[in-house]
Amino acid sequence: MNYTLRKFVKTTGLGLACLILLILFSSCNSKIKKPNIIFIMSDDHAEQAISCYGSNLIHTPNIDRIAKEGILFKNSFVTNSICAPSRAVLLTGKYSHMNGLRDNRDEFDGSQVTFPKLLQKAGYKTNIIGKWHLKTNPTGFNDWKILIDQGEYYNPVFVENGEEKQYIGYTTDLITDKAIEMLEQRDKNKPFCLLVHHKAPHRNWMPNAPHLEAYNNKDLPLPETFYDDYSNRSPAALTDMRIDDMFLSFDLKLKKGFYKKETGTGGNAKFAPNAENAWQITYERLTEDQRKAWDAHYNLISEKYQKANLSGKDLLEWKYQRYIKDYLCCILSIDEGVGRLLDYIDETGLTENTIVIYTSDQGFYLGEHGWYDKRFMYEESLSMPLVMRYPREIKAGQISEDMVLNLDFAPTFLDYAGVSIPQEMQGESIRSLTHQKKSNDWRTSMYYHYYEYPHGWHNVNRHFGIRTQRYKLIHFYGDIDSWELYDLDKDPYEINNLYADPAYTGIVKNLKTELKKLQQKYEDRDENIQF
Ligand SMILES: [Ca+2]
Repeated sequence: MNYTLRKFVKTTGLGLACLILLILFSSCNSKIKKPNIIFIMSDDHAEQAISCYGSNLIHTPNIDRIAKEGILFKNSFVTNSICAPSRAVLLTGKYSHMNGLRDNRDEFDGSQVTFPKLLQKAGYKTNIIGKWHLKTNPTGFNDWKILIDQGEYYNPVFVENGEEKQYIGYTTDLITDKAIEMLEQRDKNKPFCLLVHHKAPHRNWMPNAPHLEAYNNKDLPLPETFYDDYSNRSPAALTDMRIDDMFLSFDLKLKKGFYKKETGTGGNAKFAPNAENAWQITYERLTEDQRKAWDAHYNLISEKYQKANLSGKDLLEWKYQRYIKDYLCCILSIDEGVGRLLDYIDETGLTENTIVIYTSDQGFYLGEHGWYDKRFMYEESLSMPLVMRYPREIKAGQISEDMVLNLDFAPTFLDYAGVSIPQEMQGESIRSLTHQKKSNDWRTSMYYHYYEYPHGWHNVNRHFGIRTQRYKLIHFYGDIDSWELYDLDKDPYEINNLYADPAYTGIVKNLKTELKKLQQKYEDRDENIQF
């Protein structure tokens, strides 16, 4: 016992000293046990546009850094590939049919049990900044600053704990600024959970002025399935989300007068007649300086388009280049924002005890099957990027092939915070998967269910299905009754529907049995999905 401690014991008495030391020890210990959480989620950011996922389109050094210093999940999936439902699953750890938010029409029931509420009870300060998109006001957050609905790319209005306030600037940058502000103002005696939800790179892909020229001198490669003819896949053929049908105005940002007439269908018959107007209103929201930068870039594009007089394949491939370049330029700002947050964490000594996650609410089509958007259970939109860093516990440079779901976020955060996971949450904590101890009882299949049809956008039929490490079985239902089977080992791009192939009868049978088990397990008892 050193002198100070001896003196302390002598003056306070042995019993009392032990008690004080015990309290001090347990309070330090509880600080160690409760890590901070920074959860960065973008909107519609596909794995194909992240370099640590092998992108041949873009370099994202800051997102890559999280993977390099932590873990990358190769098989991370969403349970219902669309914005609001994915967010409701994130908060509740429950499938759409259990949390009540099946598609973008529905409102989130904020009286439910969510992980931010449980973290709050456990002493966390919980904050959210950015896109919310759940219609009802956030519950379970100490501080919330959210965009209205989808939000704007420039000069957004935030609802800040109930009060609307407009800011001038680029939304992705403003969200990062505000996230850092929230960290600056944090209660240093409490652990925090900060959700940073970007609006980008959601349609209609408006980059920040300094990035507009980033792909000027470079064309991007067409994806393998760009000219998919959808043979033996009728739901794919029926959808309205082809790049060929994008709006020249709203999506591709051509100036009025430089094209003959708007030819796009854009995925929504009600919106189509208003596309030019919608684009005009968006453009007019820009400040004079912002417009100057935009005009310098897009006027030239419009002039070139007019001169080129493109048609057929040439026009389609021109549309692809226009789309993908704007999409990628939006991601440059997100990646910068991730870098700024990582730097802030490092500079303020938070690195060791802070879990940092980067993900997206779902995947997206970057020209695969000729498409943009999401919704389908096919790989590009089913996959959600997931990289995670937590130096105290996660060894750097790991890659996991285990199947993880957005259903798992809530239980995972509770697990890290030492909070017991409520029975009603249907996901599993992925914490054990980060220890390189492959869990033998981890899921070997995942369940998917998409609902937004016939209302909403893009005309994608309702469907549910199962994915294992090798196979995927999908059933489209409603006004269609169609099954699809893919062997992902042999056909990673899912263009060869094997459902009717007699060689796969046994596999279909087994997958159907497993699918029924999953529907039972997750209590999906919709009468329309019986088979
Ligand atoms: Ca989304």
